[in-house]
Amino acid sequence: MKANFTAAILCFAATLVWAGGETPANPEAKVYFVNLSDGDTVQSPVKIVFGLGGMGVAPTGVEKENTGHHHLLIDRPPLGQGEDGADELTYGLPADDNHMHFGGGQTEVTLDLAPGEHTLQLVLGDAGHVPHATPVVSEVITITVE
Ligand SMILES: [Cu+2]
Repeated sequence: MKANFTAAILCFAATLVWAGGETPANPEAKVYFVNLSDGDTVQSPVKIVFGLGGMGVAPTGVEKENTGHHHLLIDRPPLGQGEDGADELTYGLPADDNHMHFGGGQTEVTLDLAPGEHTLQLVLGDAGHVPHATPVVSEVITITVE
């Protein structure tokens, strides 16, 4: 009984944390890496192609239903986790070395990455850079740059 209660609380907390901003998303939407898979070994510069299904890409500032622009999270915890996890889901993603915005509607990038392991995750953001109410995120992949 106690375990069930704890599980219920944990589920509730997880649901609360895993809510993005106010812009609705197609619940079926998917964002993914087209040309990279978890565990890949690559050479720099690394081309990264962003895939999106069930929604469309729109540049920053364009408010159109079921659209957003791509963000690439590099070498940081998965969206919603880490120190600013709750804030980034509610108020939007920062722009720094670990958070790239593709506000022009770009669907790929070529990056110089230092040798070693890097984690990558794609996140769709709305016109104001806030993840959608149902966040549209890829899995986190780890690649090794030779
Ligand atoms: Cu953005």
